[in-house]
Amino acid sequence: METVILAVVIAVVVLGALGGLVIGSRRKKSLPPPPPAAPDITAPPAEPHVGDEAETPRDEPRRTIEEVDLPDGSAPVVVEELPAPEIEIPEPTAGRLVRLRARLSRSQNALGKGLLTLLSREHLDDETWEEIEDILLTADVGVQPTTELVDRLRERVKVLGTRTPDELRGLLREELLKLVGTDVDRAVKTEPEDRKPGIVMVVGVNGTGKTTTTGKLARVLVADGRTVVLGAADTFRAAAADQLQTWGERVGAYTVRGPEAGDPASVAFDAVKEGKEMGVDVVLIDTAGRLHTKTGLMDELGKVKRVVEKHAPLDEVLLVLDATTGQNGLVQARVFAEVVDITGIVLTKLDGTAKGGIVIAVQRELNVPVKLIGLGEGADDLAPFEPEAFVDALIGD
Ligand SMILES: Nc1nc2c(ncn2[C@@H]2O[C@H](COP(=O)(O)OP(=O)(O)O)[C@@H](O)[C@H]2O)c(=O)[nH]1
Ligand SMILES: [Mg+2]
Repeated sequence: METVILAVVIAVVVLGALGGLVIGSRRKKSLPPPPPAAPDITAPPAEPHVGDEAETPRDEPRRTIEEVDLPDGSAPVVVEELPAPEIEIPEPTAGRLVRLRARLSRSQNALGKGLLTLLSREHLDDETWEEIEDILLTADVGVQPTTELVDRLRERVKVLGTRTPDELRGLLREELLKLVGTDVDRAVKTEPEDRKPGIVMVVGVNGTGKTTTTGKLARVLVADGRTVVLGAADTFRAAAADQLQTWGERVGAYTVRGPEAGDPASVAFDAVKEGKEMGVDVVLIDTAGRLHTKTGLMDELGKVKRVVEKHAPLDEVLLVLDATTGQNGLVQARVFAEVVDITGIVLTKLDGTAKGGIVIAVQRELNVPVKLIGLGEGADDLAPFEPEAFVDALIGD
């Protein structure tokens, strides 16, 4: 019996020692480089003896990643020794929609390709026009814009007579662009002429992507050389402020936050105050996802706005809408517009929907331009909305 226990103890000690050394050598790379013939870093070290320390303490200073040259790719990369991430340099904003246009492929397949296929039919009878209408309605273009577009297309196709695919594409492009609107100013106003900082408030229902958008927008501004303070006026959950702060830290933007369940208006007020004192260019205020059915919460949003405006008028109030929610999003938009003056729309999650037509519908609904679109969860997946690039993405090459 005793011998069995002894054997087990020895086995455990030996295994422990092996394990410790192997892990130690992986982690610290303190073993001399293995000979080229046998590049196996798990080669057993000298046999330990009973009574030896299972873990030999290793106290040589850890080398930084620069000092470690990886031998012919056989050693694992030492992630834990990487220096803490420095402030990131976000991608420039120009041309983002072009870079991300493939993300609109669902809308492209459902809307652009569908329309072109139908329009190419030899006989455009009433049934075909109805199918065209259905496609537009299914893509959330909205009833009124759909009727307008179909009327225009019918008229122009008649004039055209025979149609080449190129002609059809050109025609559809023109008419879609007319609906989307090319002569509106879609710049996000962050720099008033007479004072600093510019103040931007981000509103919308929970889960639409407000915090993410605020974080992404901070990156856009930093990429453009601006300095930013963030205000975490979503005080309902501490996690919300953490989430925003994390976005801020990645680009070196300071986040003003208040006590959990504290007054959102006072956090927003303090954020602008802090932004003024720090002399930054822009203050971005993230708010809680007030459900539009809760009148009290909506009133509170009005209060945030009023309190912030004791400093200066808001330069921009961005309403964030989840493009996948369709009609529901339009209802939300209407209610928010009653409480605050929306100056721009951010449509998020356009990467996950075939309903790209919502861009047209929501602009009609609010008479406010879509200024930014979200095309993914990545940090730089927020693009300035450019009608041409958008329509081109919808109808494909
Ligand atoms: N696919 C995709 N996901 C997004 C986009 N924008 C936000 N999200 C995701 O939507 C979820 C909710 O976002 P969050 O910013 O926390 O919403 P909030 O409650 O309005 O602040 C998160 O998982 C985001 O990553 C987008 O443009 N595309
Ligand atoms: Mg949030």
